[in-house]
Amino acid sequence: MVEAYYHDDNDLVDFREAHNSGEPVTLEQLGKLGVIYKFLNTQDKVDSLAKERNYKNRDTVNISLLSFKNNEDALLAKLNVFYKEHLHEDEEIRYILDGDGYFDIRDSILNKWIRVKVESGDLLIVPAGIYHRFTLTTSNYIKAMRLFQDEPKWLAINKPEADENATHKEYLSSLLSCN
Ligand code: KMT
Ligand code: NI
Repeated sequence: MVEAYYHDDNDLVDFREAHNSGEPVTLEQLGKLGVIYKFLNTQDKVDSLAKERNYKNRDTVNISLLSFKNNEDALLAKLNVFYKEHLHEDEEIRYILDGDGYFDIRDSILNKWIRVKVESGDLLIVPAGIYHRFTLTTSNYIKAMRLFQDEPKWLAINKPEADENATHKEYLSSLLSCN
């Protein structure tokens, strides 16, 4: 079962550590923020979901020390980019093939980080305009499929500029209308 909890916000500790505040978060709470979690144990199931939601593109990323030719600084530089609070203008799916990682999802109602630990078979549908960030765990390895509705777009819009982003504002108003 996927693990989700509020982040302890202790920035003195490496972000790849668990940072578990001890306060769990349910899938229902994630759902209220527009984040859908599924466990899909076959690629076929992922393909059907992609078809249902009209996703036309995908790629696979491998993030590990090895993928950075054992250059720890290069890996860390990449992780620092992923760990910046950002959003994307399209809904995007992440499907974990191997290894593990943490997706931190901004709970914009309570203004807190929710940490979701993802492993092989976990799938997250991340709505357009939601603030999030990503890191590896201390295992330093993940293989994930990124699914895009249209062209593979990997553009991240960082906070604080993204506060003014139209997609972000739409996302926030969608939260208000269903809570
Ligand atoms: C994101 O949106 O920040 C990511 O998806 C990070 C890398 S995918 C495992
Ligand atoms: Ni992102």
